[in-house]
Amino acid sequence: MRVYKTPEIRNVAVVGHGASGKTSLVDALAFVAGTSKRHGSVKDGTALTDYTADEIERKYSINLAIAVAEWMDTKVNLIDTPGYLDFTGDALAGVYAADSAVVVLSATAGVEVGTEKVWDYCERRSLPRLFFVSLMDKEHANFERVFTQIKEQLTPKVIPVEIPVGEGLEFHGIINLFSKKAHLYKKGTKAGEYDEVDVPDEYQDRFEKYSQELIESIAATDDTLLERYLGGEEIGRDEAIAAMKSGMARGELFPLFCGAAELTYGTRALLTKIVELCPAPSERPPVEAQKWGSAERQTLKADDSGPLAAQVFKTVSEPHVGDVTLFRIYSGAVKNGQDIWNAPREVAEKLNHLCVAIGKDRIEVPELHSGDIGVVAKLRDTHTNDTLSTKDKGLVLPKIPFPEPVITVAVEVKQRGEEDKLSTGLHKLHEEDPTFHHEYNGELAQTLGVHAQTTKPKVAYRETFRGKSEGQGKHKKQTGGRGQYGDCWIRIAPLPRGSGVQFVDEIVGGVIPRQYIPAVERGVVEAAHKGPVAGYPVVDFKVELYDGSYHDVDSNEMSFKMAGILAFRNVSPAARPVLLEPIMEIEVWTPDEYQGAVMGDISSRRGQIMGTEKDGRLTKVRALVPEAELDRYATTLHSITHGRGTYKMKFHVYQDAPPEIAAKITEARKKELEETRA
Ligand SMILES: Nc1nc2c(ncn2[C@@H]2O[C@H](COP(=O)(O)OP(=O)(O)OP(=O)(O)O)[C@@H](O)[C@H]2O)c(=O)[nH]1
Ligand SMILES: [Mg+2]
Repeated sequence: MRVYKTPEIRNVAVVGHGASGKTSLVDALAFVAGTSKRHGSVKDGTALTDYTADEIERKYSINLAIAVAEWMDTKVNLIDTPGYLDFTGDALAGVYAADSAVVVLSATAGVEVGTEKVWDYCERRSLPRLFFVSLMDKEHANFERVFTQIKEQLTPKVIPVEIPVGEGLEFHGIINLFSKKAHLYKKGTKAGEYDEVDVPDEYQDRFEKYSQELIESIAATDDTLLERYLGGEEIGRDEAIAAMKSGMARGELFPLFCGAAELTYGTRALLTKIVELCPAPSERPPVEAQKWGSAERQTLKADDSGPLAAQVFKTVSEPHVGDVTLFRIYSGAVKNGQDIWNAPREVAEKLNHLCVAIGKDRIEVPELHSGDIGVVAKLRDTHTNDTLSTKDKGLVLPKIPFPEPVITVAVEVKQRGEEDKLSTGLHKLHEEDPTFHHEYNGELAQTLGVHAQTTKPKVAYRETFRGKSEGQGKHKKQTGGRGQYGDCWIRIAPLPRGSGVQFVDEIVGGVIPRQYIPAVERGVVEAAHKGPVAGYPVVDFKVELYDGSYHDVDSNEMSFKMAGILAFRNVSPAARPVLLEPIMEIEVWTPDEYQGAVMGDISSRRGQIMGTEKDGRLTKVRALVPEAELDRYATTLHSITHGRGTYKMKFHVYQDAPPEIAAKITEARKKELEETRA
């Protein structure tokens, strides 16, 4: 494969709902272009971009993967993304690595949950987009219906550039509104070959109607064009294409195409339009990079002469190879074997065997120009979302905002000694899917992550004081040899939320010698890890050490620490201790029709609605909900919104748990502590 320069590159994300035909389309485009020598299929497990063992077995995409179609002296990098919502992180990564997107819809199913989701991703990046209605040959295919759904549910700015000849089993051609010709396909077409004929008589009316709509929408995006059009002037094809391209760049037009990818129908026209209408990397707005460790910012364009900045948008773990890194160059160019630098991780890397990816194959190239997508194996310490640059520049690009995980569960090994295996497995999962996080929570002694062998995650409760109290802690042991003696008096008082623990030394007259005071503090702080209500850490209180006594021979640090512990245990139950529960702030996006159900469900979880607002086509509900009530919220939300709702949450505040809840938790905690002791 030859090396392509920046203006000859198109980076196109292929996105859509599951089973809309993305992978089949990508394979067909690469094959029809001649870049791929074999027409693969999802059904046979031979599609270019569904190559992992899991994908071949399940017949759907799990990982983002790349294929290339070389067409009209242009290299089209096709980023195939998975449609299933479980793998949505890869769809997002694909959208972030691309300069434009082909939104694929099934001619029978139309706009689906996944279509709305990827549409929102594209909106965030303001990507120019084309629609492709595939599976036109399937029974019950209905082009009009899909067009109407797009108009009503995604954007009123959609405009057909092609209309089908026949539908479902009758589908055998496509009328192009620009060329004013019909392309008729014969059964057994291998690589999208067609006969070009005049628009059939019976399609003349529809053709007229759609052509007029097309030219009017194009003219409407440009004042001078509109004036000329209204003045009766003919607008030529090239001019119309150029106007459409700039309309797409401004998000004012979204052309609609159709075909049947598996039969290769409609693929040639789509390739041509991708080249003509989608932007080269240099035609996209510049990005802002930051110099690592400083506030200095730099605006970067896809230009070979700029400083190198490339973003890792996907890491695949391959058997026998290890980690394979996919990166997109935003500025500068790279050469095979070049030394590079990963600034935040402070690690030097080398681009050994610089390649372009075509499905599972990697083709070594001497260099890659600005804006291109490359792949390299065996980097030392580079991960998804890292920026590759050079040591003198040390640039960092803005990160891809991978969605927060929606489900948290605890993972435990079945057999002791398997902790290492678990940890390796969890690490690999994160590397491949950055939306998967895991952490060991020391306080709860549980690993939080996602796995089948799971238990319910515990909630990190806290305790605090509502009142004041004071008293003594005395540790005294005098049996044989040298004794132990520590004695202190403390006062406990509440502090506002977020203050932490404050220790105030008010000892006068040396009743406790200086050197023992820190030991008292350590004792108090240690004891406060297990509060008087249910053994949870106590927060936001003040301890004043105001009196005590010591023994010339028997006093030591250990004894005063013990005195501190005893003092806290004695005094804390009288300071009106209460249980605090974590309250999460959650934001839920739901279609209007489920808003009532979503809010009702939040209320039943002791939630407090903070407000609702329109956010695009969805309604955003903001609420505060106790974490304890949010277990498996993702599953419930999924079912009450029929899969169309999403949410994110973050910790908000600790709040007094209502008495009946506190009683339940205290009871449960007591049992648990007894069990661990037993
Ligand atoms: N009849 C017909 N079937 C098609 C066509 N394109 C794809 N299919 C079939 O539709 C199913 C889904 O196709 P895929 O290409 O895997 O769809 P996808 O969008 O990549 O699906 P995910 O990877 O799950 O998101 C497969 O069984 C294909 O064989 C087509 O043009 N016509
Ligand atoms: Mg797929």
